[in-house]
Parts: sequence; C-alpha cells; structure tokens
Amino acid sequence: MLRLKIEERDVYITQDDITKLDCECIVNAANKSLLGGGGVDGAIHRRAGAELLRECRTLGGCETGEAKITKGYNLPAKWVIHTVGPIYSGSKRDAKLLADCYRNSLELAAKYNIHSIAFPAISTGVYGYPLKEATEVAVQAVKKWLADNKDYSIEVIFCCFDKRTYDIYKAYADKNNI
Ligand code: AR6
Repeated sequence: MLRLKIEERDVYITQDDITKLDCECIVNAANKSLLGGGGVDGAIHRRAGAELLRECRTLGGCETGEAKITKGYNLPAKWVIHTVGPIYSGSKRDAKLLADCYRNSLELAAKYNIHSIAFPAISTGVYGYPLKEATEVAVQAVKKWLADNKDYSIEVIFCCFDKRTYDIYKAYADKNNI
C-alpha cells in the first residue's frame, strides 16, 4: 500500500480485492442497468448478497458518468456507490465521462457524509479503456474534486485488482511527483 498526499488529503494506492476493504464506501464499476454483471460488479454483488440486487432494482438504472448509492449489506463497507464508466470508443468524450464517474461519486459521498471511499479502475476491464489514460483521468479527477472541496475531509483509495494496474498507478504518481 502506497500513501500519497493529494490536496492535503490521504490518498492510497493498494493492490487488493475491493470487496474486502474495510472502508466506509466502495465504488462499483457497474453498467447502466445496475443489475449486476461480471468483473468488480459481479464480485460486489456476490459478496454483498441478494439484498443488494433488490435495492438496485428500485433505482431505475444509471446513466454513463452518473452515480447512485446503496447500502453495502454483507460487505465490510457500509455503502456502495454504483457508477457507470464509458465503454471506450476512442472519442474525446470518453475522458469527460470517466472523470464524471469519479466526480459524481465523490459528490454523492460528501452528501452522505462519507469520509473514506475506495475506487476500482473504472472502465479498464470489460469496457476497454486503456489503463494508462484511465489512470491519469482518475487521479486528476480526484485531485480536482479535492481542490474544489477543500473543507471536506475524505480519504481516497485507488484499489487495484492486479499488479499491472497497481504498477501503472504507482508509475503515474512517481512521474508526477504526487
Ligand atoms: N476488486 C477490485 N477491482 C476489481 C475486482 C475486485 N474484486 N474485480 C475486478 N476488478 P470491470 P468495467 C478490476 O470489467 O471495465 C461488468 O460486467 C478489474 O481488474 O469490472 O468498468 C459491469 O456490469 C479492472 O481493473 O469494469 C459492466 O457491464 C477494473 O476492476 C462492465 O463490467 C474494472 O473492470 C463494466 O466494465
């Protein structure tokens, strides 16, 4: 686990299974239906249990770049924020939509008085977003939100499932003196 300081807040990079993290809130890289799927979404639903799906059914789906919140049920995390990353297309809009995922998740976290949040590498699995580009968008979007919300204390964890993802986050932080 690597600890960084971004905008005077603690930001961690860790290689872990997000469903095991003992933090207040974890973010799910969901799809627009919010009814489960593969990847991190499948893992979160499996560990949270059937009650999560029941609550998700009441939400009416979610647009790309937006975020919705549920309870965490059997997860160690009290809350799950479900956000829908863009399916990578190579257009300029991808980065905007991916940044929206991070910003809207943090907005929702603040609304619910959440002070620790873990993000997976949204869109970089099934949705095909190139990892290096996605890492830059993720870190910069979080940095911007922290800069825009200086009076809100929150700890942010970038939860990398595999070593390749962890190494790319670490290299990005090193390269940018974060
Ligand atoms: N903990 C942390 N990260 C994980 C875990 C885990 N347990 N499992 C996978 N990852 P993906 P996407 C990483 O495909 O690209 C689903 O079917 C994974 O290694 O989960 O946004 C949804 O329902 C990768 O680094 O999400 C959607 O249909 C990252 O999480 C679609 O996939 C994201 O990979 C969303 O695709």
